[in-house]
Amino acid sequence: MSVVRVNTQPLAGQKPGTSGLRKTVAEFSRPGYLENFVQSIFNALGDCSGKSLALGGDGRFYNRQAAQVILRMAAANGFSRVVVGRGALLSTPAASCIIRKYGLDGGIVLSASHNPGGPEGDFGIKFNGANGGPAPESVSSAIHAATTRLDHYLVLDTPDIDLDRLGTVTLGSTTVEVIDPVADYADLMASLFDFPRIASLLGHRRFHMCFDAMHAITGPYALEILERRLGAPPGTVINAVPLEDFGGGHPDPNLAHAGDLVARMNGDEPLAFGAASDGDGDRNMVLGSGVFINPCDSLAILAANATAIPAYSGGLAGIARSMPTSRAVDRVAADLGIPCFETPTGWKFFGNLMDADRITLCGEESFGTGSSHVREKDGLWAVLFWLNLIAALSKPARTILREHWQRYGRDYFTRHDYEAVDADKAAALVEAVRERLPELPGQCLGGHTVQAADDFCYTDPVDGSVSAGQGLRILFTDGARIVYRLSGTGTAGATLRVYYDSYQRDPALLELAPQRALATLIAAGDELAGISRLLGRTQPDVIT
Ligand code: VG1
Ligand code: CO
Repeated sequence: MSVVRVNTQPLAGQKPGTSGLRKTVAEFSRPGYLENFVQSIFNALGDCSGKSLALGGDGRFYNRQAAQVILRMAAANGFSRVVVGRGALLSTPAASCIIRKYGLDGGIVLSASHNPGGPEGDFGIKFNGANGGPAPESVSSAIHAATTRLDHYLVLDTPDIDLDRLGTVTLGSTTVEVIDPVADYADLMASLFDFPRIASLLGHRRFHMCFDAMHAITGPYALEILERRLGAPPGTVINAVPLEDFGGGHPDPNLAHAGDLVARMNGDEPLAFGAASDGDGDRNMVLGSGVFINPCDSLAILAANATAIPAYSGGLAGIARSMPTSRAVDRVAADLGIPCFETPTGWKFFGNLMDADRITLCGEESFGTGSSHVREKDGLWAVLFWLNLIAALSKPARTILREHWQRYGRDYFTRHDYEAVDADKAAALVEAVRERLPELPGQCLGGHTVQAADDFCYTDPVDGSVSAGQGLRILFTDGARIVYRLSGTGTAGATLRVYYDSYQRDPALLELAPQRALATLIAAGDELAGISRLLGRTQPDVIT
């Protein structure tokens, strides 16, 4: 078993985006592509000898092969310990949990999250630090810089190890521990929530729920927690077996993609509660009977009722949301008298705030909600939070939602995605709006008067780091808002995301369909950016 030094040269485009490096499987499986990026992570870390790592992924195509390569490279680079989920599986929140619980120096998560999988799909790799959270921009930049000057990588000349058997294997001088990917995470959930109370809710003959794992990583986690530990009837978790191609579906929990769940909710025996998660288990969608709970509202509701949950009974230190997320949670924070932070898109921006105890809960409009129990967004955690809330308040989800709107008013929200558009055209569209920002205040667009317009720039209140160019914001005098930004997770062309939200207090106008409530704003957003004209698209590909 010897360390082999393989000469290589920099490969273009190995720049992490919103959440790690995401490319097509075809690109990732090019000779040296994965190896170059992994070596660049290790180089950015400096001397790896004696360091420890967590390793696992969402089980998509190429997960297993990549895990074996990474183990051989970790061993060659001197890591003393790698903790791997059995089958090379770990959900993103479970990886975060394991890094923190075992006191590891970091972790590598193999996932392209909500992007489709399979040989024709996408693959991805994310690096998380010792706090269990996604690498901050400074670390991602160091990794990218390392990719541009790489001339060799190190790999141990040794066969694959059996990752399906629990136990310890030695690889050179590295100890590889294959652990149950679910147990530690399930124990953490049991420590946060009132499991006996949730179990009695799930055992109630009139409460029926469904959790759609979408053939992605949360299947085994949801089976263990919902069906085994909490006693939900068998069959509560659907699409529970993780598949390398997610069954050909798009593992993104929203009304457009979680078709099986939506069908059950609207079936002959309507359910009281439905939920789904994404490829790597960090997103969540929650549905009450007859209602979709927008993630922005969900965050606000969890914050407003957090003290009903054992883990948060002492109150919240503060709250944060990503900039495009609606301001529903800001109203709750103001009411509770706690700080509310507005961060750029991407979970990496919440880490410092949580490490410094400035926030307890945080979330994004993109079906991401989480707390300081780990440093990633956490799909099943959000589902358990909702179940605990329904049990503690003895109210159905839809009543909790409606009462929230009545108390705080409603922030109508929608996101329109234009996918796989020509990258140059998308960049030109955004640039043209950016140039017009200074002249917009005072102008009237579709009946809404612009109050302010800017390109969002974030200064991290903990370490002072500055992240510029995080999305164009158009704020209106009536409280409405339009945000334009380009996705940093796609692999084909560009994806333009346009976010619309407006605030409504009139009790008679709280139950409109969001597309209707936001219609004038949507027309104004299209007109201002010239979306139909410049992109040739009359309709978004996905509306959430
Ligand atoms: C998207 C979402 C963002 C989220 C990111 C990673 O990024 O908008 O809110 O943090 O995905 O989520 P972008 O740059 O495409 O808008 V996950 O569950 O895909 O790791
Ligand atoms: Co995800």
